[in-house]
Amino acid sequence: MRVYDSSAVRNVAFVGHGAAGKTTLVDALAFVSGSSKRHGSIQDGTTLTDYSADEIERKHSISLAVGIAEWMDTKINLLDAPGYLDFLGEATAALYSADAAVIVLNATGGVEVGTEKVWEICDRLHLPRLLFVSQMDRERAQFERVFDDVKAHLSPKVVPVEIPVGNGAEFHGIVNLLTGETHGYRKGTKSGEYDAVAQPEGIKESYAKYHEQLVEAIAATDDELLEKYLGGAELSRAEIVRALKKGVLAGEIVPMLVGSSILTYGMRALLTEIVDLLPSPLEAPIPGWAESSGGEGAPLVGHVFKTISEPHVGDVTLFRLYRGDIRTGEEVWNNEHGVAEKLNHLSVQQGKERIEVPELKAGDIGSVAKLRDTHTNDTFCRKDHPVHLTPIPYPEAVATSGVVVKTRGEEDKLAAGLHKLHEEDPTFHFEYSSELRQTLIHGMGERHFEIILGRLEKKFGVHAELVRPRVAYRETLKGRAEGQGKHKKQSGGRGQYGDCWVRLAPRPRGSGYEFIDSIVGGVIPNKYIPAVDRGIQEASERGVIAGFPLVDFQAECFDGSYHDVDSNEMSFKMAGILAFRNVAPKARPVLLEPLLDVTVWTPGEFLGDVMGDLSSRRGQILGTDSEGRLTRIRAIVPEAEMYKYATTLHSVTHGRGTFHLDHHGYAEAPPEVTAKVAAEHKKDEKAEED
Ligand SMILES: Nc1nc2c(ncn2[C@@H]2O[C@H](COP(=O)(O)OP(=O)(O)OP(=O)(O)O)[C@@H](O)[C@H]2O)c(=O)[nH]1
Ligand SMILES: [Mg+2]
Repeated sequence: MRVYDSSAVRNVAFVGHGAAGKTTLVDALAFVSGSSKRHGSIQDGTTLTDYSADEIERKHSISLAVGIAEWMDTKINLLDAPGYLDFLGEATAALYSADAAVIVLNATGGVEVGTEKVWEICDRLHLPRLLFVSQMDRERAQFERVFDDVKAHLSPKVVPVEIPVGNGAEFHGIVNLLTGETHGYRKGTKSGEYDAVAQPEGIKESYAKYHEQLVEAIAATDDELLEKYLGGAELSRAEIVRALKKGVLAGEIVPMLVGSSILTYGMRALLTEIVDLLPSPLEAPIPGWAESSGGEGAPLVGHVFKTISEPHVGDVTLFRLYRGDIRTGEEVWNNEHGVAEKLNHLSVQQGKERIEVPELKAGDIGSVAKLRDTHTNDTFCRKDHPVHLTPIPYPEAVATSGVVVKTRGEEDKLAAGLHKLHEEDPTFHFEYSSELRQTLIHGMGERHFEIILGRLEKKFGVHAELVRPRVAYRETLKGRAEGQGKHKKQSGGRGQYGDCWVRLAPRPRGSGYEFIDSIVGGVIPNKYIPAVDRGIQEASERGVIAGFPLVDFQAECFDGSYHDVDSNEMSFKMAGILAFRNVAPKARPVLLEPLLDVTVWTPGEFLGDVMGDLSSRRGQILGTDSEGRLTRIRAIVPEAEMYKYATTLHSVTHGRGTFHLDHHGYAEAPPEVTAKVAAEHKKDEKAEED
């Protein structure tokens, strides 16, 4: 592949709701441009960018992947992002690494929650964008309805620059509103060939309406043009395109195009508009997040936005250059890890295929395999001009699950595999909780976890399954009690003797443990008293109701006895343990359950259902208020009740709701919860004994 100058590169993220048709579109664009040899399909598992076994099997995208379409002496880097919100991190990475976006809409649907999410990110990044209404050949496809939906729910700045001739099965042509030309398609042509035909009679009226709309929108972005237009003069095509591009770059206009990727209708026009209307890296300012973090003036700034671990190859690093050119075999400095990395076999990605290139110019996107110490979100620079870019703010993990291996002995492999998967996917985290004796994973939802388990098995040979995460309950005391702990053993030789009297009492929540030494007259020698304290603390770690740490209490040692020969520290520690076990059950122990501060954002129409669901989870609603178009609900809910909340909220709000969790603290659990947790603990203990 030839080397493209910065001005001849377009970095475009294809984003939108799940199943909108992004992957099929990217495949068709690469094919119609001639850069990819095959016109693939989702059904056959042959698309350019859904090439992993998981994607082929599930028939939807999971990972961000890059393809290329060379068109009009320009190289278009096509970043195909998955639409499902479980993989929003991938779409985020695509948008942060592109200079523009094509938002894909399904002609039978319209604006959906995934569309709104990526639109918000585009807004945040001030990304110029095009809208593409795909799947126009499908039954029930309706261009006008999609456009109305877009105006009402996405943005009034969207203006069609093309309209279809016919909807659904009738769809067979596209009218360009800038040129007035109509492209008529013949069924069965392979790569978007068309004939220039006369504008069909039936379309004239809507053409006039949309044409006027478009020209007015364009004229409004430029005073001179507006004057000319209002003065009744015709605007030339060159003038219109120039002004339109300006409007697109400024975010004033979002052109809407239309087509069918399966039939390849409209692909050539879209390629042309991408080249004509979207910015090259030179025209796109270095994004604020990249520039403000020290990149200014540096000779080289690159950012790693994706790591793919490929069978037989190892890690493949995808990166975007912001400043500076690089040549194959050259060394760059990875500032985050403080290592020099040699870029051997510098390449560009055409789907899974890596095509070697001698050089990449500033602004381009490339890939390189087998780097030693480079991970997603790292920066490439020169050693004498170190740069650290702000990492891409991936969406926060909202779901938690426990995970266990199916085969004993695979625990170490599990941890190693999870670590590797985290490096590949920054929206995925894991930890081992020694208190709960459980590995916990955090991610975007169940679909995400399913993929993680699949990868664990395929790549690391670890067979694991999801389990309910254990809850870190606590215990405490509500009453006072006192009693003895006496440890005495006489078995030949030297014996063991420790004896203490202890009073236990509650302390305020969160104030911890306190030991009071009230021994007088040396009934327990000073040197053994710390051992009593340690024994009590050790015993309290395992509670008295359900094996959870007993917290916030006071232990006062006020009496005891000792033996000149047989007493030692061990014996007094045992006495402390026995005293705790004897007294704590009499001091009204209770179970404490962890609570979460829950914040939910939902469209008002689902408010009742969301609150109802929170109440059914023993939640206490603190209040609601409005935040933009959404209603915010604040509640306190026991952690044990929040398992799989992501899935429930998704279905209750049709995917529109989001939420955030914070630790709130502990509160006494109701008796039925206590009984259940205690019973589970008994069962566990019995299982461990067996
Ligand atoms: N009839 C018709 N079907 C299409 C067209 N484009 C895509 N499809 C079908 O729509 C489904 C979804 O297409 P994809 O390309 O996987 O959509 P996507 O937006 O990449 O989906 P995710 O990656 O999962 O978000 C597949 O079954 C495609 O075959 C089209 O132009 N016409
Ligand atoms: Mg896809």
